[in-house]
Amino acid sequence: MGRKLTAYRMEDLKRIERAAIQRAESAKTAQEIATIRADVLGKKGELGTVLRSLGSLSAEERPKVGQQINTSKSRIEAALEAAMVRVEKGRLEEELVAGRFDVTLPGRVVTMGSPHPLRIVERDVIATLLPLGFTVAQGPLVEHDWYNFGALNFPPDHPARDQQDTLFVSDEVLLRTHTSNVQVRTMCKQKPPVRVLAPGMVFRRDELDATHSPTFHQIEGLWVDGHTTFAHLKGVLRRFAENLFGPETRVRFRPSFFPFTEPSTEMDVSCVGCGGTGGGCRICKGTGWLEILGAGMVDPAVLEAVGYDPEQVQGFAFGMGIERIAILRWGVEDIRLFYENDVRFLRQFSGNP
Ligand code: 2NL
Repeated sequence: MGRKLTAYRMEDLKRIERAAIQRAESAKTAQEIATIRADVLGKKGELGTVLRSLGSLSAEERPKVGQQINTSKSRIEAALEAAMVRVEKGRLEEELVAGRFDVTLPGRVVTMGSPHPLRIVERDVIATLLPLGFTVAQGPLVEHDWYNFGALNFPPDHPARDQQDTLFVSDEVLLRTHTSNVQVRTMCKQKPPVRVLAPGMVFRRDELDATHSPTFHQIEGLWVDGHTTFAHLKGVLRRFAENLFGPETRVRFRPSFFPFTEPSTEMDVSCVGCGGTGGGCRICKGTGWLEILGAGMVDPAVLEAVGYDPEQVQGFAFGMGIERIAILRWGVEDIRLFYENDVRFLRQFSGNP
């Protein structure tokens, strides 16, 4: 009788094992496999039922059935593990076929940007002057008349103050016509010595055409100290021209006029196109020289306006148009190209000489 019961149990186990392995082999998802595991190996699973029935067997028969339980358990576990590997592999393949990881597709092109040509010139001008001790400052584009004209010795009837030439927001507020407002603000805040560069956008009441624009860019410099002379102005600006246009560059200074400087001058550099020989050169129109910037000794009236004592400090200042330098450097024929953001134009400037 005991032997017979053992034989039944052994048969049960084989049946459970076969059924479980068959289910594992036909399982299609990880979820299905988990269900089989719970049904067969779980706490209240099929093998557990046999295990709990061991008590009804004789002491000699018990180990035999116990061993078979363990054997079946490991076989079922191996079958479930194999099923898991198969299902996971199939899932990956499906994902690949679905195209999520199509390694044969061409890569995405990452196009390299480049700085705007006006930024390149601004950066280069600043870079040649930083070693001389200048710092860079910024200020408002919409400005009070006093910072743009009043402090800079513009007489009340100066043509630049006319509605025809300047864009006014109200009686006393305007769009700045130069970046000098930044230096005026710097001097009002700070005691001498002052060495400051003011790059930025400026505005004039002009129609847009190939050579004019109502917004353009400027960079101005100001140097104020205890005994600053016209010789310092010439030395700094000559060094600046050599750094920016190359060591062979020659400079010349011609007399000029600005309300805010006295004396005033314009600096020319030997032509970047013909090297100064002139004759038939389109860039300098045969003169051998290019006008690059305006400059001068800061008018004592300007120093007084910002609270400096002209008996104690003097200074020089200079200003140049960024567009003009970019046009000369690359031979750009229409100023509008700088503002249209056509990548076919912009792509041509790498920022390297
Ligand atoms: C030009 C000429 C110039 C200045 C700008 C300046 C600023 C202060 C005081 C005195 Cl706060 N001067 N700036 C001086 C001379 C010339 O610019 O042709 N710009 C495009």
